[in-house]
Parts: sequence; C-alpha cells; structure tokens
Amino acid sequence: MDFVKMHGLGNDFIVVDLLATGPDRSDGEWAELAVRLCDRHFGVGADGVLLALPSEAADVRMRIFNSDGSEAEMCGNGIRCLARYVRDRGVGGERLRVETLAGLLDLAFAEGGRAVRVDMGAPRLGAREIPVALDAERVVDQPLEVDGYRWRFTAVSMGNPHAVVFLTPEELAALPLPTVGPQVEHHPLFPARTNFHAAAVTSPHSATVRVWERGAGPTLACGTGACAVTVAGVLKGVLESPVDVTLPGGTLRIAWEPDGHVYMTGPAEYVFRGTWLG
Ligand code: ZDR
Repeated sequence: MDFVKMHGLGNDFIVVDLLATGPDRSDGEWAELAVRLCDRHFGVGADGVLLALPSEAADVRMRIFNSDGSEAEMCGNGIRCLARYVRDRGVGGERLRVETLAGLLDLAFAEGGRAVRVDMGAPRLGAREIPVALDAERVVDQPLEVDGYRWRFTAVSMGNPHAVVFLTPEELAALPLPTVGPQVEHHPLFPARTNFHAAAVTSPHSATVRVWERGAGPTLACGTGACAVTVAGVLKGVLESPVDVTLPGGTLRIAWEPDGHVYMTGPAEYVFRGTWLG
C-alpha cells in the first residue's frame, strides 16, 4: 500500500489515496491498520491516518482514524493536508469541497497550495450536540474537577468535541498534561470522550495552547481545537476574532466571522512518500 506522509504544524498524518478504488478494506480493518501505521516504533509513525475517497456530494471525501483506531468526525490540520494532496493530483481548482462526517466543508488555497483556508462551518454549542452530559444550551464556564484541579471549562463542537480551560501562562506551563489529559478525555461529562485544550490568553487577539487529543494524546497542534479555543474565548469575552493560536508546532490564524462560520488558515506540508510492507 502506497502512502504519503504529511503534517500541519507537526500534527502528522499518513495519507492513503483511495480516490480510484474506494475503501478497499472494512472499517474494522482500517481501524486496526491505523493503529499499526501510526505506531512510532513498529510502524510509520503519525497522529492519524487520512483516507482520500471519492465523493458524490463533493470533490473528495475524507475519513480520519486516530492513532488509537477510533474514527474522528473532523480534523482541521488533516483536512489541509488532504486538500493539498488531492489538489496536486488534479482534483478541484483554487477551491475544493470536502465531504466529512462533520458535513461538507469549503477550502481555498494560497501560496500555490501550501497554505489552506478552511471554512470550518458554524461551531455547535448545545450540550447535547457537542456532546456534554449537561442540560444546557451553551456550555460556558462549567465546573470540572480533575486530579485535584478545580477548573471552569467551556465546550465547543467543530464537528468533533472539545473542552477548553483558560489558565495563566504559568499554570499552562506547569500543567502535567500526560496525567490530566486522559482523565479529561475519559471524564463522565463527555460521553463521546473529548479533545482537551489548556489555553492562556496573551492578548485579545492571541492565545497559547497545549493540546490533549482524543484518541491520539499530546499532539503538536490541533486545527479543530484552535477553532474551539477561539470560539470559547470569544464566548467568555476574553478573546476577539481574529485570533492567532500558538500551539507547540506553530501558529494558526482563526477567525469567527459575522456569518457565524469559523475560518482556519494554516500550512500543509509534505514529508515523504512510502510503501507499507507490514
Ligand atoms: C485535532 C485534530 N488533529 C485537528 O487538527 O483538528 C483532529 C483529530 C481528531 C481528534 N483527535 C478527535 O476528534 O478525535
């Protein structure tokens, strides 16, 4: 099986081109293969596997498997990588429409395809649609107790679930993410588990974020997460759109526009091409 290794701000993916064939394995087989491919010692190594599939509703359909084999609805950094890849294969033009489990998303290219602007759609804020096990129209500043920490969290779905806590820069630097990350991910408040972001506001238009990804652990960046942090910060009144979200792997520009949609701009880079022999 041939593949291409790509990354967006160090959030890295194995892209498998199934445009001509469609999904040639069952979902269970893809889930199991994703675990082996993503293993950084026994496999290729990646945070997730992206499948480029034919679509009847859009130019291309994307599926994303996390490194633990679970399937995610959406992936912000991954969709930019997949878009650049299929564009270079002659699919779409300066714009591209991608079908995901989170709906149809429109993308535009800049810098010859190296930078991609994604219309991520409107955030979903109701507790039930995120999902969060609360009965609330919005989940803003709700209590969360984990490992002795007593936080207030704000939850946002960008197609996939995110929980955000705002900390001081010192608290952010000191946070033991490997300990608290899994506890938030699996907390009973989050029936579909959750991606978890600890953020520090550095100005009305900038924030620094550390990420614990559902199904993948501590990653260098999270595109949907950067959008969720921006939305959470605006809802709380501590951020103003547009926001430069700085993650361990670099910075994404996020805008929550008057049309209600969130727009994410960031890079997509090639690393290498390979053939899986496992
Ligand atoms: C965070 C992510 N890499 C992105 O860039 O948006 C998405 C990966 C999927 C995530 N781990 C999930 O929702 O399970």
